[in-house]
Parts: sequence; structure tokens; C-alpha cells
Amino acid sequence: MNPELQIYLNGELVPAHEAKVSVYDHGFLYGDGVFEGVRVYNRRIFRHDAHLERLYRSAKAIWLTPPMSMAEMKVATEKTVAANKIENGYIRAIFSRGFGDLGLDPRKCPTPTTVIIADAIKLYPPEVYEEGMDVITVATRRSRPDVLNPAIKSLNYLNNILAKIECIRAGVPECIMLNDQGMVSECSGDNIFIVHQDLRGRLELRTPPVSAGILEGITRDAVIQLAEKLGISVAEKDLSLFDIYNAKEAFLTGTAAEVVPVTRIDMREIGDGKPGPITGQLMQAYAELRNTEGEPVF
Ligand code: PXG
Repeated sequence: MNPELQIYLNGELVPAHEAKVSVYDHGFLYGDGVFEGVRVYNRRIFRHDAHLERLYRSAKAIWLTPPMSMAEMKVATEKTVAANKIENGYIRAIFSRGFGDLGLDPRKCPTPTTVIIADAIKLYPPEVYEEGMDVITVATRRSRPDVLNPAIKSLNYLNNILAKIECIRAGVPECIMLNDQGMVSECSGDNIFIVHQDLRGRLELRTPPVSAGILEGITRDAVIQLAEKLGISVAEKDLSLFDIYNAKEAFLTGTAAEVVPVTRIDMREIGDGKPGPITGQLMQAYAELRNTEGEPVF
């Protein structure tokens, strides 16, 4: 923690060491709340509106009424980024259910807690982007949408954390999670894409649909948009392990990871074991997009 940082907490900017939330906050007691992770590039907040939309959709899904409008949240976030002079960094925005009592009943929490942190970001090492990442599938299944929908970016990330612990223990930085049907859903904190080649040699970029039980990633959406612009055919399709082991290329997308090539899955080489050309094209297109899209906020 950088003690110099100014944290937005319930309407005020406070020094990081004073930014404290009650142990009776249901975000802490039950993981009852929602959040967003957003990037700042060149003083621009990348796809801020899309992140705000998703934050408010997540809140609606858990019956949480944010204490401010989306427009007010946007201004508060921009103020926090500007106050900390974050030219390139990461924003964490949180609405938790708020201070309540020890029971589950959210009616005992009169006001949601709002937190906005704008800070530096820790990235994967550059080798991963040059040589590709090694990932595994883990035993932990992604939560079923009818039990706890992965489309909700809730503070309850235990499903993802259990998967993350499995891959860390196996010595790799990310993992593929299957859904209850045994199909590929997503990674612990990233979405997944493959380049599929059919029997006639035609290439298609494929990613699991939202119905596979995933978070509808903002980076995923930006990459789909870029692929369409570049004339690469894209399809949201259910993927099996067979499909991903036989992919010509694979990569992950996420706010923190951006576009990261995957060259090994479950100890199988993907394609020729090197980041592929379509992945390279999309990595470059994404890098250009993120540096130029939007307006500086300070
Ligand atoms: N799936 C899951 C489960 C995520 O949490 C993504 C996909 C990618 O979505 P975006 O919108 O970022 O393209 C996420 C988001 C971290 C970290 O520290 C990762 C996320 C969120 C918060 C922290 O690795 N990933």
C-alpha cells in the first residue's frame, strides 16, 4: 500500500492509511458487494462507461442500489485518478452492502459503502508476452450461473481464488476453468480465446459465449471488435478441451493481463508452441487502441 495515495471513501478523498471500512461491513462479513477493475493509460480511463455499466448491472443483480448515479460515480472516479496523478495504472471500484449487523439480512445495512482506489498495477513479466504463458485446467469448476452467476462481478471471488490456488501450486500463473457441463468457461481472472482451423484450413477466432458461465469481459469485447475490424472471423462458441488442445493459437484477455499468448495447456503444446500471428496482430491492435481511445481525465 502506498500511504501517500488518496482513496475515495463514501464521498471523500482520504489518505490511504485512514481509508478504513468497518468489520461489520457485509462486504467483509459475507463478500456481499460488487466491484470493477479498470485501467488508466495515458491519463485516459479505458472503456470507463462499459465498466460502469457492468458495475451497475452487477449491483442490480444482487439487489444493491448504489448510493450515487452512474454519472456521479464516473466523476468521483475521474477525481480520484486526477488527485493521485495516475497516468498509467489501475482503478478498483467497489460498492459493498455496507455496515450492518452479524446477520445476513441486507435490510440492516442502510447505506452501501463506496470505495475507489487508483493505484499502480502489477503486471505479468514481459517474457510471458514474448514466449507465451503455460496454463492448466483445474479441478475447481466455474460456479453454475443458476447458483452464483459469473456474469456478476461480486466481492465473492472464492470460486476463482480456489482455482488460482490450484494453478499457483502447480507452478503456473493462470488456469482454465470448466463449467458444470465440462465445457471451457474462462480463467480465474481472464477470458480465453483460441484460433480454430477447420478441415479446409479456414481460421476462426473462437471464445466461449456468455451462456458458458463467464464474466463478459471488457477486454474480450474490445478484442472481438478489433478482430472484426481486421477481417478476422470471430464466433462465440462452446469450446471443449479437445478444441483448445487442438487450437492453432490461444490467448487470454483481461484488464490486467491485456492480451496474453498461451503456448502450453495441460502440458500440451498449442500450435507450434510459439505465440501465433493472429494473437500478435491482436496484441498490437489492442496496444494501439488502449493508448489512444478516450479523453485524458487530467
Ligand atoms: N473473467 C473473470 C473471472 C475476471 O475476474 C475477466 C474475466 C476479464 O474481464 P475484463 O473486463 O477485465 O476484460 C475478469 C477480470 C487480477 C484481477 O488481479 C483480474 C480481474 C479483476 C480483478 C482483478 O488479476 N479480472
